[in-house]
Amino acid sequence: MKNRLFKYIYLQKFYAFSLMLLTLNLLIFSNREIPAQKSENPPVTNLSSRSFTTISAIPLEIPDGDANGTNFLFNVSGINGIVNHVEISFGFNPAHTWSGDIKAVLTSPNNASHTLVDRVGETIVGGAGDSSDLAGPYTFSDQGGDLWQSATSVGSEAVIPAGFYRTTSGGSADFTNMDPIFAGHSLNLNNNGFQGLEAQLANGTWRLNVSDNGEGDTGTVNFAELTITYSLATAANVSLGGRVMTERGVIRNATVMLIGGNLTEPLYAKTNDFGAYNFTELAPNQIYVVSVISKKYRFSQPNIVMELQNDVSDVNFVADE
Ligand SMILES: [Ca+2]
Ligand SMILES: [Ca+2]
Repeated sequence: MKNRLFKYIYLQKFYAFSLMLLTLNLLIFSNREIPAQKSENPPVTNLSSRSFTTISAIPLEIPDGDANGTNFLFNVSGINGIVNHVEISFGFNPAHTWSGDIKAVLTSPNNASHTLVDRVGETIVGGAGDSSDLAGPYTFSDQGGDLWQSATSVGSEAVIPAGFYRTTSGGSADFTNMDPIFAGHSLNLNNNGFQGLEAQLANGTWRLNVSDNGEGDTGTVNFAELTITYSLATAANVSLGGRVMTERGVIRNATVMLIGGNLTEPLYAKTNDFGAYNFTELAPNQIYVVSVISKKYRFSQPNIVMELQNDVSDVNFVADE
């Protein structure tokens, strides 16, 4: 009976303690953004983006009626994950006075290419295309508007509004899809796109070729920027550990609980014969709460809140004597 009562009290204490931790957790995380998606299985994928402005000299007038066009280069570095999504922006100032002249193609360091736009409004070969103007900047991405529709809805002396647009290929207003190329986890590098580009292939020289394919109207590119979004599949690689001890010695077999970061449930560890515990494979740059749970010992500081940036091995708990 006594034992049962003890268990009951202990459980009550445990629940109260859990509730306190939950409250602490909620207090800490109430101001943080909830990720839109959560992976069912570890490692949790974190997305990062890097933007690169062109290293080519701008402003630069695009040669009139020259299909070779002009290359705007980007020195891409620091991509340490798998390419997930690519966005490319460029603009004209002075504006190009005939959008139907312009073709733009993006090429990655391993020569995968994607046409962004190819002569808006030109539905038959040799046609003049749309007479509206281009200023921008225009960002080509899978989330965006209809460039052909925008071109035909503004007048021949008017500028197509800046913003996000879908990509199209020559002769048609039909959208081409970058997402089936970019999304997913394939490491197949033979597809004609950027999907699953390995870091060493994403890092290097990308080029945006802009060509003017009809004589008479001209424009000057004054802005070009490439944004690469990539997943940090190997980000969960930081460890957190320490010891549980008294003033005089170590505490074996104590339970240490870890919550926070991108953990979906608490992690538990037991201290070893040296009083040491360790959690591995944690996502860095996140806030964690480490707690010691012991029936026998009392701790004046049983919870430690910290932002974990690198491996840490001295998160220690010292019991009151
Ligand atoms: Ca015009
Ligand atoms: Ca022209």
